[in-house]
Amino acid sequence: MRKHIVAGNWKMNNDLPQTELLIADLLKQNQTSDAEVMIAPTFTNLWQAFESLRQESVEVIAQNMHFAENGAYTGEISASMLKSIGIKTVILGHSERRAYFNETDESLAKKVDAALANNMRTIFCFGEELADRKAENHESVVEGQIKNALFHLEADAFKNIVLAYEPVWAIGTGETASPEQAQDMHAFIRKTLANKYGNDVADSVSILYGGSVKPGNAKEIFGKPDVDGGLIGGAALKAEDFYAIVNAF
Ligand code: G2H
Repeated sequence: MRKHIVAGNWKMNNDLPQTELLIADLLKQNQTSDAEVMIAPTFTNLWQAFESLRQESVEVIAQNMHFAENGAYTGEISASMLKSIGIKTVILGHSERRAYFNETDESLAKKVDAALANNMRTIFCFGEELADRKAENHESVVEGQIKNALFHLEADAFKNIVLAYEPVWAIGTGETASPEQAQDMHAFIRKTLANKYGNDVADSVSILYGGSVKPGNAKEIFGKPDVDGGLIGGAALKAEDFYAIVNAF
């Protein structure tokens, strides 16, 4: 059985008092599903969030990190720094990082390597743009993103990789891929993995869907056989909405 995962990507939202308030609200919610629950606050609030949730079943994860261990990279944060405050999982390759911070498949491959070298789990994000989908290139774009950043890895590394398919045209736009579009792409991703690493690896990797997941559409999307959870942006900023999604399994 693959793990069900629901991860809240808070992006650049919530200062420290807001983070404390939202965590207090999250702790009032009831979980009725078997999903692993994660939240990714901004760097400045990671430690406080980690401390507040230390005894709870919500994992605090990072939104990004640099590939180097340390050095002259002003403004950056390394895997070992994250690890030193207890963070064990990092989101890499989010489309906003690719679009606004020039992240490429090549730099992401190095970040994935750095996370793995530090024994951290990666939620690796990728997805096509609207023009790719209109031109019916979405599968080849996604295949390229996965191959370029991940296919240098040994099969064993996939124990620490979660994939997150996020069609760029569905992020923060209110547009959602239909459950069928999500399923088709997730099945294609699994087939791409199976072709390279075999069915055992392909069947064991959790593939999350991200892009305007809400309480109203989560059940249908999560009901698809190759959708193992979600990476949630806007709807993760309200505790009730987030847990309605967590409990949609
Ligand atoms: C996609 C998603 C979270 P939203 O970026 O990663 O955001 O749910 O707001 O579309």
